Amino acid sequence: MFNNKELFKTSFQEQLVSRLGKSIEEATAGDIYKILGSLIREYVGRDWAETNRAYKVQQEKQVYYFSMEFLIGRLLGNNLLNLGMLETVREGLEELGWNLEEVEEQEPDAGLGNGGLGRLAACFMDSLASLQYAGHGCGIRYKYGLFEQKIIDGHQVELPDDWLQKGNVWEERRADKKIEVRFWGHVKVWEENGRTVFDTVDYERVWAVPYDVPVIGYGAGHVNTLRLWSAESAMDPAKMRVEGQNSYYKFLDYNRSVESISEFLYPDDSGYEGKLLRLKQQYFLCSAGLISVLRTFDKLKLPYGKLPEKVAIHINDTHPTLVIPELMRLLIDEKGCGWDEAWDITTRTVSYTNHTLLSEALEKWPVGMVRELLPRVYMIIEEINKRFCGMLLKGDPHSQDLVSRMAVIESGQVKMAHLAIVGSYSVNGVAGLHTELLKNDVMKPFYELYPERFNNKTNGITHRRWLMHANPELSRLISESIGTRWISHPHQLLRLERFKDDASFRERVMDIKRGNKLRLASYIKQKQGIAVDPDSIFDVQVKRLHGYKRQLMNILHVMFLYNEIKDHPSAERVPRTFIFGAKAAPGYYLAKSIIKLINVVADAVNKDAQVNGKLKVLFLENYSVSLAEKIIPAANVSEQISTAGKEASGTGNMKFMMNGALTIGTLDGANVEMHDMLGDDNMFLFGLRSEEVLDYYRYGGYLARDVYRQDSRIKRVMDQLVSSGSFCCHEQEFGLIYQSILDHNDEFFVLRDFAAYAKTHAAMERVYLDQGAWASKSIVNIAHAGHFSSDCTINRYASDIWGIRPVTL
Ligand code: 26W
Repeated sequence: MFNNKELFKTSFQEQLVSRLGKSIEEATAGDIYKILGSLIREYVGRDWAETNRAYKVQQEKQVYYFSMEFLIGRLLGNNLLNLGMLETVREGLEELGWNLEEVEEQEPDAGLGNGGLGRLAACFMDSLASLQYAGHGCGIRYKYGLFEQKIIDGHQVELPDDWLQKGNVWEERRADKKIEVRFWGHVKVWEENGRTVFDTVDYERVWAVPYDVPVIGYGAGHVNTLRLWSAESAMDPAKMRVEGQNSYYKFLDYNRSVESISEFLYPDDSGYEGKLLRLKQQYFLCSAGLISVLRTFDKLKLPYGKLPEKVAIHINDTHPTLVIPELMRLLIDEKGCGWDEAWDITTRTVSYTNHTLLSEALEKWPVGMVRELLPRVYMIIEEINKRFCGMLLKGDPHSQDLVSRMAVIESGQVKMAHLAIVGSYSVNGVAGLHTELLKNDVMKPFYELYPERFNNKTNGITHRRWLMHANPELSRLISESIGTRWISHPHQLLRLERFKDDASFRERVMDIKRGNKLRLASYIKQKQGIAVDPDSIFDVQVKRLHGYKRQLMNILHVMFLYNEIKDHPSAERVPRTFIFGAKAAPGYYLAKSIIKLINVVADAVNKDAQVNGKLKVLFLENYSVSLAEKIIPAANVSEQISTAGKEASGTGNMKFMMNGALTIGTLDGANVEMHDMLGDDNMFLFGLRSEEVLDYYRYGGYLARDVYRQDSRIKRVMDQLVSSGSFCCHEQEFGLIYQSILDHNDEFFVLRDFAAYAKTHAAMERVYLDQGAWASKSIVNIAHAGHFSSDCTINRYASDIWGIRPVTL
C-alpha cells in the first residue's frame, strides 16, 4: 500500500472515513497525522511479529538495553524513512492537499530524557534494528516527559510536558504481560531441607504494565521493541473490606503513590521524598524489566547457567544498577540457584556504561532508604559488599584504606557506580579521553583490580535521523556524488573528500547550507519576530545548561564583541548570529541565571540599531530533538567548549560535524577523536588541556581574580554583569554568576580560557571570509563524520561486549 501512491491515497481516504467519519476536505492536520501514524503502526505489525518469531525460533542471544531515559523525539518521519516510504507518502499527501512536514509537526516530541544519555539510547535503538541485531530497549513510560520550557521575561519557566494527552499512535499496551513489582515489607528467613529460605511479607504490590513501541530498522524488515513500563494500582477496590473512611483514604493514598512512579522524568530529588521516588522508579524499571526478560528466557527451557549465552543486559549509566541485586534475588529466591552460581550468572550477564565523571552525578543512596524500600534487595547488596571487601582484605590485610575507598556500602551510603563495576563483566567509557580518565583517575583502584573489564566505546549518532531525515538536500547531494552505499556503510562518506577542492561541489554544499539557514531564519521570525541575516555566520551552542559546558564563556564573549562594535562602529565586520538553546535543571539556580543573562544580552543587542547587521543573539526556547533537527543543519559553527576533562563524550558535536558545521572546541570528550581525524586545519581548537585542568585542581595556581585584573576586556564584561548599564536590569540580577567566577574562583576556568577563545573566534571569522576555503573544510568534516555513525559504535558493542551477531529473518 505504501509503495504505490494511488493505492496509498485510496486506503488513506478510506481510513479517514471509517475511523473519523471525515472526508479529506474536512480533516485537520491532527487527523492526518493520527490516521497516517496508525496505518504505519498496523502495517509494521506483521514484520514485528515476524521478527519476534525469528528471534525465538533461532534462539538468538538478545540484548536488553536498560535505561531511565529514551529521548526518541518524533517517530513519523523517521519511520517512513526507514520503511522506504517517505517519497510515496510525501507525494500522495501532496496530491491530497497536505504537506508532510506540516503533518510531522503534529506529533508530540517524546521527551523521555534529559540530554545526551537519553538521545544516545534512542540512536542505539535505531542502529540495533537497522543492523538486524536482536536488541531491545527497556525504560519507563513517563506520563510527563522533560518539562516544556517557556521563556518569560528572560527567565526559564517550566511547564508540564503532557505528551500523551492526545494518545500515542505508536505504542501498544500489553496488559496480558503485566508484572507485579514489590516494595517495602519484611524479610522472613528460615531453614528448609538444608537451604536458607528468604520470604518477604507485608509488601506493597504495584502493577508494571508494558507499552511496546516498534523500533523499525532501515530497509531490512527488522522491527525490535522498545518496552516502556507504566505503574498501575494493584489494589482491587471491589475486594477492599469496607472499614469506613479510613480504608478509603488509604486506598486513595496508595493509588496516588503508585501513579507517581511513572508520572515524571526526574522528579525533584533535592528532598527525601524526591530521592525515595527516584529510587522507586529505578527499582520499578529493573524488577519489571528483569522479570519479563526471564519469562522470555524460560520459554527456551534451558538451565539458568545458560542465561549469559542467551541474554545480555546492559545498563545505561548507574540508574538501572539495581538489576544486579535484583537478578541475584530472582535467581536465588525464585529459581533455586546458590549464591555462587547466581553471582557467576549475573556477572556474566550484566555490562555497564559510565557517562560521567562529575562526582555530584555519581549516584549514592542512603542505606536506610534502600533497606526500608527494598529489604531483600538490600540484604543482597550487603552480602555483595561483604564478600567484595573480604576479597580485598584477603589480598592485602593492610588495605583497610583501599577497602573504604572501594566498598559498595560506605559511610551509610550505597555507591551505585561501585556496585555496577563489581557486578558486571564490562565497564565502558564513551570516548577515548573519558575512558582513560575513568581508568587512571576516578575509578583507578577498580581498573587495577579488574583491568580486563574496562574498555572504550566512543559514542555515535544515527546518520539516518541526523543526516538523511534532518538534512534531505545534503543527503541527496551526497548520494548523487558518491552513490548510495554510504547509507548502509557510513564510512563511505570518506569518498566525499575528493570533492573538497571541486568548486561546483563546494558551491552546492554552501547553497544547501544557505537553504537550511533560510528555513531556520523563518522559524525564528515566526517564533520571535526577529529577522536574522542568512549570510551571517550562524554560530550555535545547543545542549543542557551546565557550568562545565560553559555557555557562560560564550555569552561573555558575545558581550565582548558587542563592546568592540560599539567602540569601533565603523570597523568592517563579518556579520554574526549567535544561537543558544538549553534547558536548565529546575533547581539549578546558577544555570537558570545564565539563561536569563543570555536573554538579557540578546534583548540589548537585538534592539540596538548601531550593531544591527553585525550582531544578533537568540535564545530559542524549549530545545528538544525536533528543534535540534531544525537548528543543526543550519549551523556554520558548532560550539563544543566544555572545560577539558568534563564532557564525557558529547554527541551534539558529531551531529554538527555530520551536517558540515565547523567546530570551535576544547580537547575534550569526542572532540579529541574529531581532531585526530580532521587535524588543526579543519577544526578550531583552543584552551586548557585536560592534564592542565587536573593539575590546577590538584596543585592550585589559578586565580580568576588575577585574570580579571590583568585583562581589561574581561574586567569590562564582568563589571557589566553587576552594574546597571548596557545590559543589566538591576545590580543583583547576576550577582550569583559574578560570585561564582570571582569569589569561588571560577571552577570551570571560564576566565582562564577566555583570551584563547576570543582569539580563536577571530581566526575563524577570517577563514569564513574565504567561502571556498570554508566550504572545503565543511566537506572534510562531512566526509569524516561517518566514523561517528552509531552503526559503527553498535557493531563494536555487539562484538566486544555483548557477543551478538545480526539475525537474518
Ligand atoms: C543523577 C542523575 C543524572 C541523570 C542524568 C545525572 C546526570 C544525567 C546526565 C543528563 C547524563 C548525561 O546525559 N550524560 C551525557 O551522556 C552523553 C552520552 O554518553 C555524553 O555524550 C555526555 O558527554 C554526557 O554528559
